[in-house]
Amino acid sequence: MLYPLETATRELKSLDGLWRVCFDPEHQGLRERYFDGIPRQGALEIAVPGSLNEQLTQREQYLNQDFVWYELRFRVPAAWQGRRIFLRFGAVTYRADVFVNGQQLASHEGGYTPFEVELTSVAQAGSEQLLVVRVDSLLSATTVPQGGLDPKVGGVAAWRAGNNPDVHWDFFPFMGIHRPVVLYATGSARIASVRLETLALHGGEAQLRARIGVDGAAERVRLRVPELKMEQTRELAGGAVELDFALSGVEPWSPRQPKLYEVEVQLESAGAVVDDYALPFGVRTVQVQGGKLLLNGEPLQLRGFGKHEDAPIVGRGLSLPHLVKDLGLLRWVGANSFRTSHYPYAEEALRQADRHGILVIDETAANTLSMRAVTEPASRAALLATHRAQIQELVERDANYACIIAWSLGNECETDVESGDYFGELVRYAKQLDATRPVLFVVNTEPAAERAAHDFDLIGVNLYPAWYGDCGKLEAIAPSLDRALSGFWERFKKPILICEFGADAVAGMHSEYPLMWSEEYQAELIERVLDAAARHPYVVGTHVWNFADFKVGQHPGRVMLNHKGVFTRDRTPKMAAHVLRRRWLPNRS
Ligand code: GCB
Repeated sequence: MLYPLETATRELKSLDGLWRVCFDPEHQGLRERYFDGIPRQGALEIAVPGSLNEQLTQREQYLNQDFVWYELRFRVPAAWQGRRIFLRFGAVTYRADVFVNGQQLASHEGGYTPFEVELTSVAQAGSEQLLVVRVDSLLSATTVPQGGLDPKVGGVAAWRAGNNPDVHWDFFPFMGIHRPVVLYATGSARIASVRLETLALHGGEAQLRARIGVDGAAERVRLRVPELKMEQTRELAGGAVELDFALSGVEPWSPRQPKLYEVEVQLESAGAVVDDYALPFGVRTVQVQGGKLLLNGEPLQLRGFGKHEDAPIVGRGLSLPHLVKDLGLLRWVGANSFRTSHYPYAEEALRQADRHGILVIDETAANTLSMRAVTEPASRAALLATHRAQIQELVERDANYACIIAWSLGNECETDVESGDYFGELVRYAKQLDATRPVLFVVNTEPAAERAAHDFDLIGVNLYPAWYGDCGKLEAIAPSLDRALSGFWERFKKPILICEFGADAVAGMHSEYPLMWSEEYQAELIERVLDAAARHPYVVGTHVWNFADFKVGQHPGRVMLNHKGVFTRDRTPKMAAHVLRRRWLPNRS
């Protein structure tokens, strides 16, 4: 789905701001017709975008995963008379039912990808409209991610038993309208999708393919890359156009030189331009070859972090100041990459990464999927369908970003139990959607027990030596890592990306020798893992867990936050950040 942009033919109006909300613990909202306007009594104000949890002050509100109704009254600009009008949500977590003027127009499942609905026939230009959205974050064995699992099934479902809110994973299940809400107007026909692919790139000569989907009646599509003097037109056939074209004199996109070309798409009808769209596009190739990950044919070594979209009060909502700060800190510390652990991030972050040359592993929200919780064929099939839909929405949203060098279809799912061809099927599906990027799952299995990695292009592994085992024994790191890394390599012969390793450190806690939870221990553990990993030539990157401390559920294993950040939750560097900066900054590319 296209990122909303203002162009010569498109206009935007932001619906971000303070909305009204009311909670619905009895699930009476439909019966009481909240879609005709939520009750005045007890309604609160909430900032959109933003998670609702930390904005409010009551415990039940903070912990809520149940129905919350959002309401906004807005006007469609009078000048939009005669135009097509769309309402687009960047992300609503986890599920949304959208009502406009009392009419249900859309439902969407999946907390981190956009969806839109056409308002042309329901919302009159110039007049006031009533927008009501029912949001919930009720998770089950067949949602992605899962939640509310019975710990008795064992495996990952038994992790963090008693965690409150009831999820078995290690971050807070923030809910709400997390990303911008936009109203936009187009002409009677519009460019609905644009997909650009770099098929080959050698010495400045590139071969590309464009696929453009059109919604409405038009005749032809014009594609231009003005900077490289490329222009082509094609007649529309069945609402779509596919065209291959060559570019000469291309400066490839890379972290050192994140060159983006403006690709312009115009839709024409009766000799006039009825819609136009422009996207910044980086031309580059990514390949896995032997034990290497190659960008434009050159081996890559990833240095960076697993992150979270997480900040005080804002929760998981889009916060542009945090985007700016985090990018600055990634550069300050000398990192070149991050993973969107454990869900797709806001497109604003990807557009920023594209502009600034930060490499991204783009992950779905399939975190810690329990295969043991879906042993019935019907529930297994339902989970697979949800997971597939989320992969499709992710690839459709993000495939044009040069910064994305691989798709991670999930993190720490049960890839070591019998699950038919669940993971292989999804890897093949992702490759069918996008043949130009490597695909992986991030695993936390023993090499001998891993059942799915034969299907991956590279293997993401999470390793916690001297933290979850061998407590306090930093000297156990090298042998433990050597065993795991050579085990994966010997068995699968695929490049390995260490996606997580680290230690909690409570900022300000020190000790004269490295003790767990101190800043000294975290810093030394990180150094030792980096040293050990560097001895394995098929390790193509190391991502520290985590960039910053982040909010988790209530559980005896955590003090409010996961403290594995090398920055605090408010982005102050711990000792480990300085250690990384000394190692990484000189190599920054
Ligand atoms: C993991 C998970 C991550 C946790 C981390 C930890 O393996 O992938 O979500 O936060 O470990 O700190 O335990």
